[in-house]
Amino acid sequence: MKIGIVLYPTFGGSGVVATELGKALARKGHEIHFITYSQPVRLGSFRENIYYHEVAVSDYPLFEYQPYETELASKLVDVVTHEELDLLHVHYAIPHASAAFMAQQILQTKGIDIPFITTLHGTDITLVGKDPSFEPVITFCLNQSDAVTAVSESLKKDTYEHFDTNRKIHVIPNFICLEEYNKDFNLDIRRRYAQDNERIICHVSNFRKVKRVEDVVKTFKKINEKIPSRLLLVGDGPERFNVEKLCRELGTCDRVITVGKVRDTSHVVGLADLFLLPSQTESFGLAALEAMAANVPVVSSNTGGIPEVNEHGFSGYLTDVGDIEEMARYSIEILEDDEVLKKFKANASSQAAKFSLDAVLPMYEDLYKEVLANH
Ligand code: GMT
Repeated sequence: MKIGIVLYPTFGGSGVVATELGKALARKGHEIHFITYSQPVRLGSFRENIYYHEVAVSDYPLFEYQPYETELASKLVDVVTHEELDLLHVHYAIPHASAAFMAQQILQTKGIDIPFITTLHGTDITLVGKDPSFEPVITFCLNQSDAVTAVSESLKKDTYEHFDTNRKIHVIPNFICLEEYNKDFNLDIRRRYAQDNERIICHVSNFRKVKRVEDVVKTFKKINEKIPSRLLLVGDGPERFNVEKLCRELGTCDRVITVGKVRDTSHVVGLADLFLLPSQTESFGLAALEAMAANVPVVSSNTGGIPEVNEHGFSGYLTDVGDIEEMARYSIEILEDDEVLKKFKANASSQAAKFSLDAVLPMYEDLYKEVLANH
């Protein structure tokens, strides 16, 4: 199949999933055309069957806000027409689904009929989507998409709750390329961050408010009072300043390592003994899955789709949002005994295997075939 994938090219989970999906489809012989405004971070070097079409964003001074959606729709019309694509798969509803709908309508006037599939990732529905100013467009696009997928049962439920739609939503969970994990764990590198008698706690996110990174720091302080530990913070975003300020206030700076943005987190997360994900809401929690794939157990909040990923008492533990005492207690339970930690690490790895690329990729391929057959 010739598939156009529309995505956000940044470090966010939706962009990572869309890029990895395209790369996997290309390896299976499909022709993949990524369409977005800059090169997707996980795309890397030249690969067979993969093409990248950059949407040029104008800087015409008349526009205080550049009309990205219009430029994307125009690009889609161009790529679909000249590359003769079979279908479009857009990741994240805003504004990708509405741009795809507009392109579909324009193409119909030229005698080209192309279906589009919308994958909902989370904040497009739970945060941004709930903003009433977006609601009519998202509802319309959900209803007009040839198929809609959501990354968890929880997100599917949220979509039905917040939008006026009863259309079918296919749940296709996020996935992980297991081979990319644990291939180069290096004790020498670990020793640069922690001594052998110390545990490493890790958190990876975009440091937005919804991630509650301050809870990570507070939980870490409690863990470190019992078990000598280091905290590896990976990522960057609006809350970084407050997080660093909190570290100074709590006197934990000398034990906290702030790495910043990392292109390929699999290398750094694998150094850890425990991953913390205390998010306010999370449709899936790809970061938790990536940690588990690197044999790292997860202590997380029990919100949104996280319980579908992190199994309480098996791959880690779940707590109520903001319950720092409980998060610290469970973390200490996992970390204080070598044998317990070993068991949780093994469980985390087998939990991640349930979301392997091999298990999930056929679900997308089957959906593509179904959509093309019914279109
Ligand atoms: O975490 C974010 O806020 C970024 C967002 C994105 O667009 O990448 O993440 C969402 O999609 C990911 C991939 O499906 C999910 O793993 C995240 O849980 C989801 N984030 C939220 O729901 C807050």
